[in-house]
Amino acid sequence: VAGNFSYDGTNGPSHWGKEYKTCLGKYQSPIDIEEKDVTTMTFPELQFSGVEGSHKAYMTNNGHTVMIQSFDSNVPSISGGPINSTYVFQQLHFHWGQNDNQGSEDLINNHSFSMELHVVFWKKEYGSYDEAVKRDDGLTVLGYLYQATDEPNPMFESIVQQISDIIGVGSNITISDNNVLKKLVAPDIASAQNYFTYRGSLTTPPCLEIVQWIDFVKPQHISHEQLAAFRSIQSADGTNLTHNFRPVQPLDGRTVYRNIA
Ligand code: SG5
Ligand code: ZN
Repeated sequence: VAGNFSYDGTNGPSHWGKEYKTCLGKYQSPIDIEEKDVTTMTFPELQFSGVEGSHKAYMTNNGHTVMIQSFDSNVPSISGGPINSTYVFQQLHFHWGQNDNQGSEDLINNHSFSMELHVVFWKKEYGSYDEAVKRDDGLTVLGYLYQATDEPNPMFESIVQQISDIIGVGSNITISDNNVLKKLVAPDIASAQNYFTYRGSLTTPPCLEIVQWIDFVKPQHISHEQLAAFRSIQSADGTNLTHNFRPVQPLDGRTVYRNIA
C-alpha cells in the first residue's frame, strides 16, 4: 500500500488527490449502486477454483486494514462472469466504520452496510501482481457486504480471535484456521451468480483505474461484537483504526451491470 494516507484529517480521502493524481480520475471506486439504474445482463457463469481444502495463510495489520494472504501452493482463482480470463488470488481485506451504520465502501440504493470484504485477484496472463497493476484490466475485486446483527457469524470466529495478535502495525501471524480462504473467498457459491459489476479503481492510493468490480447483491451478517474487534487494530500513528472506508465517488456516466443468471 502507498504509505502516507489515512481516513481522517490532512491525509484523509479528500486530500489523496494531491499526491496521487489518479484519485481524482473519472473511474473511481467506491460508488453508490442505484438498483433502478443498473443494466441487466447475462454473463457466463462465474467460476471459482482452488478454494476447496485447506490453505496456509497469514494475517497482517498493514496499517490500513486486516489483510489475509496465502502462502500455499493451492492458490484460489476465478474465471468467467464479466472477466474473460483467469485471475489469481492476491489478498483479501476488510473495510469497516466507526459505528455499525457505516463501513462498507460500495453502497446499494444509498444504503451503507457495516463491513465490506474485498478479495483481490490479478490477471494470470500478466505473470505477477506487480505486472498486472500496470494494465488497465489487471485486477478483479470481489466485494462482499455484511450487516451487523446480534448473532455472531461462525465464519469470522477464528479471525476475530486472532485480531488481538495483530494490534500493532506490521504484525503478521499464521492463521490457525486452514479453511479460512474457502470461507471468505467463496462463502456461498449459491449466491455467487447474483452480483453487480462495473469498471472502477482501487479504493486506496494510488487509486489505479484497473479494477473490474464484482459486488455480490446478497448481504451476509456479522455480530456487533465481532465487528468491534476490527476497530481495535492500530494505524501508523498508534491510534485505533476505527474506520477505513473511502466515501463514494461520482459514477460519471459509467454503466453498472447486474448479472441475471
Ligand atoms: C492494492 O490496493 C494493494 C493493497 C490495498 C488495495 O490491492 O495491494 C498491494 O499492494 C499488494 C502487493 O495493499 C496491500 O495489499 C498491502 C501490501 O489494500 C489494502 O490492503 C488497504 C485497504 C486497495 O484495494 S481495494 O481497492 O480492494 N480496497
Ligand atoms: Zn478494499
